[in-house]
Amino acid sequence: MKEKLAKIKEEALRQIEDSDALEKLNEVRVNFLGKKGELTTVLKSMKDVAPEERPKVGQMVNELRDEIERVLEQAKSKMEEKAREAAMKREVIDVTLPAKRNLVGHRHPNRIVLDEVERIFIGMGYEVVEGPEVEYDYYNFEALNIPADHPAKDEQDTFYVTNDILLRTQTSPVQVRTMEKGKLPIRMIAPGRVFRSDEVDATHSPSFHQIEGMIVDKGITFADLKGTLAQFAKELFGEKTKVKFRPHHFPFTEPSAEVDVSCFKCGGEGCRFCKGSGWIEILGCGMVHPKVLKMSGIDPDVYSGFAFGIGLERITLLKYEIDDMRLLYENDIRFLKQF
Ligand code: 2U9
Repeated sequence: MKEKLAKIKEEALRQIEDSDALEKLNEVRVNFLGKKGELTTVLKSMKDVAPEERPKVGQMVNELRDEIERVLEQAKSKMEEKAREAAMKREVIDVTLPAKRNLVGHRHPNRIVLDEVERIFIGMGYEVVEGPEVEYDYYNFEALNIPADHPAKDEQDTFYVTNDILLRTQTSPVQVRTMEKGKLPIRMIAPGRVFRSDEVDATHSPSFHQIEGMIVDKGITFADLKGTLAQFAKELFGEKTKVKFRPHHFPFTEPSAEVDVSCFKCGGEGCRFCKGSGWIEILGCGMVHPKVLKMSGIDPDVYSGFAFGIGLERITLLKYEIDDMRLLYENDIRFLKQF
């Protein structure tokens, strides 16, 4: 029996030594100490041992069981330690590496100005409304009292998709669609992208942005238009800003005007920025033409309104003293991160 136990011990220790994974160690445990394991089998065969020998043999079996347990445990700890060391090597962190810079995004200068313009008009009770960039000729021209032979309708100025579908040249169709819905009064601004078949240069692009505004209610007069735009100019360019209305002509408004603001660089004295005049043109406006109201189902004898149009890029260039519109479209991060 003693020899048998010595053999079992030798075999168990060899198998433990040869194990290179935790699963293998587990197999060894089952093989020797499990229910059907070799040592258990020995214990079961105690009945064949002489009664006086049994306590001694029993003790030897128990001692061997303890020893195999101990060596198994040791091997397991060693393996776990090795695995930990390998993981530490894999996951090494070099604390001397320079930190990665967190890149922070920037609002595009056009977006900054549009946010500000929207804030001002929302503060005066206006709603921001958007509409399609691909439009019917009717909404872009006809409903705005722009006749079929108007120069703006020339293919050289407008991108046509079909005979009666085009890329909108202004955001005015959004106002027409709003009027057609028939809910009055209307107090809205319509910001968005517009398209004109222009050559690219420092002040032109085939795609740019407008912010148009319109109010339609009973008893709206030119005085409301002047007061609203004067307040707008003060909020956008500073409290001291003055406005000047110059007569102009648009097919969709009557009377019409262009609006200048006193130069916010020199305060109106005259400088390089305002080309010595003291004034800077910022928008066009007028009272909505009665024909335009009528075509969209609004009675011009009961209702009146004013409208205005602002070129967003023009305001952005002025506000940030940028001398070339192309910079606004190139999205060069070195340019954008200055805002
Ligand atoms: C409706 C009725 C009237 C919109 C208006 C202007 C004057 C104007 C220009 C500004 C710079 C275009 O981008 S720009 O070149 N726009 O001067 N726009 S009044 O009038 C409307 C619009 C819709 C139904």
